[in-house]
Parts: sequence; C-alpha cells; structure tokens
Amino acid sequence: MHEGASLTFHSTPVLVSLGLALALAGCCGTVRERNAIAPTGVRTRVPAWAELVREDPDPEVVTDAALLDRIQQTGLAWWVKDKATQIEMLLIPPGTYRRGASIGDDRAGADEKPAHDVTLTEPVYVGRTEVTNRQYRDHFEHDHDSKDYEGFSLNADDQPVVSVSWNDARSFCDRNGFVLPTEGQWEYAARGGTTTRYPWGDAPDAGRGWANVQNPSVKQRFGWTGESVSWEDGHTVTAPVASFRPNGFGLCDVIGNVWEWCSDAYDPREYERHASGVTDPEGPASGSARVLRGGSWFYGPSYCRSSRRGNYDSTGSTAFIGFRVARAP
Ligand SMILES: [Ca+2]
Repeated sequence: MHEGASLTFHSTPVLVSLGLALALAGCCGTVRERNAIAPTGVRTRVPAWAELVREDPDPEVVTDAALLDRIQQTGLAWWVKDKATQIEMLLIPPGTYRRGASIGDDRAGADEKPAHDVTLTEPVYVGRTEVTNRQYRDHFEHDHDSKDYEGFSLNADDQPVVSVSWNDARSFCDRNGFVLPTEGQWEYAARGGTTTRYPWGDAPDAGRGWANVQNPSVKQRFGWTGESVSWEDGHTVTAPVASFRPNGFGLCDVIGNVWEWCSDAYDPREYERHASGVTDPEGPASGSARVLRGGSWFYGPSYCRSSRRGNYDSTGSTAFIGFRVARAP
C-alpha cells in the first residue's frame, strides 16, 4: 500500500437528494445562547454549556495582533471545556480570510482555485484537538474499536478516533450538542492568520514539531512510495492528540494526524462559484461525498497543506479519517 492508494478521493461527488444539508443548516443556525451569564469575576462570557479554562488568549500562542483583537472583541472566553463531554474548545472569532490555493503553490489542485475571500460572521468554538477514542467511547459508542494498522494500535484512549464515517461523526455531534465545522470555518481555523501553504510557512521541511505526517522511517517501514517530509516526527501511526505545537488559534493537529470531516458536501467547483467572495459558506445542498481536510499520518506534504481539499463517501471510514467538533457560543 502506498500513499494515496487506499484512500481514493472522488473527483465528482455523487449527488443524493437528502434533506441532510437542510438538517445541517438547521443545526448551524441554532439560536445562540446570548443570555448566558459568566460567573462573577470573569470578564468574558462563558457559554452556558461550557466551563472556563482560560479567559484570554495565550500571547505566546495567539501571536497575530489582528486575531487577538478579533477574539477579544467577541467578549467570549478563549478556552472553554464542554461540561458534558469535557471536550476542550477554543474560540474562533468572526473575520475575513483568503481561502484556497496559497500564492505560488505549485501543488495546489484545481479544486483549490481560485483563492477567494471568505467572511465568517459568527464566532464559533472549535475543538482544541481531534475527538479522541476515549471521548468517542465515553459519549457515543462505548465499544468502538479504532483497530490497528499493520499491528500498530490506533485504539489508545488519547489517540484520535478513526474508523468513523461522516455519518458516525454527525451522530456523535447530534448526540452531544455539537456540529462538524464547515469547510469555510475549518480553513480559517487551520490557517490561524497565515497565508502560507502550511501553518509554519511555505516549506514542508520546516514543519518539524508541528505535525504528525508521513515521515521517512514510516515510509520505509511500510514500503510506501511517494513523497514524505524530510524530518522524523516520532509517530508511526496516529499520535496522541496535542502531541505537537498549536497553531495561531491554539488548535492542535489541524495538519496531519487524521483527516478531519467537515459538514459540507464536496463539490470540486465550489470555489469557482465563489470567486468574487462568499459569506458563511456551507457547501452544496446535498451530496454523498463529504469534505475532508488537513491530511493525516499516512500522507506526505502535498496532502497536508492548509488549502488541500479531500473528500470521501459519507458512509466510508478508514484508519486515516477522524474529526473535530464545533459549537456555537
Ligand atoms: Ca508520522
């Protein structure tokens, strides 16, 4: 098995006439709990469903002054924990960013073009890490088995859950009051203020310490062909979540570890339709292929770019695909 061989990305989505996207829109449009009152002494607002971890952004993590300002302008706490599941979440503020192929990116696919402005009008909390096996088992499917890959376990409590379809991820979210991030939210969150190909810049080889991707010894062990990064990241398969440094919003593992399901149906021509800009995009109204973002432990640098768009059938699951959750304040 080599890179890309076992995860075939659809070039065209199969359309189905389900009310799925409508249901999604309904979830995303839930009335915000604007009246939640923060405890005395806390300056920022904490959602009713959450408890406070840290009010203000860590200046060593959120280093971009504009992002810091946007976060503080919301009046919402930066880092919270969902009371029911203990899933940690970080505030992603409203804003406008450039989505799609980074300038000069010769690895960018046609579906990443043209780059265009995306405006997000509402703040959203996004999981600080990918959902773990423990969280998935404790709050959805108690006997879920993420299995192993050629003898290397994917099933430890603190590894990201895999062997979950988009439908499974949606069901986990429905059960626990979450939604999946939209593709528009995902890339904004993943870029963390950057305009480069990776959160660490344009050169894949500068990413050491940032991500668990296909590294040379793993490639050699499994006899894969195709590209890998030049550095060793210390992980043969999935790494325990938050093993690597956070991005400009404080999110961990947005690049690498596991592909992350987004709520959107996949349309390779989505960006063409939005060439002049778009506000709060949610993707096509229906489609059985759903968007995947961020690359994974199994994939090399082309697949692990911030703008890379993957997709897979909503009923399919692999050892490379997991998800992170989102929730309105
Ligand atoms: Ca690795």
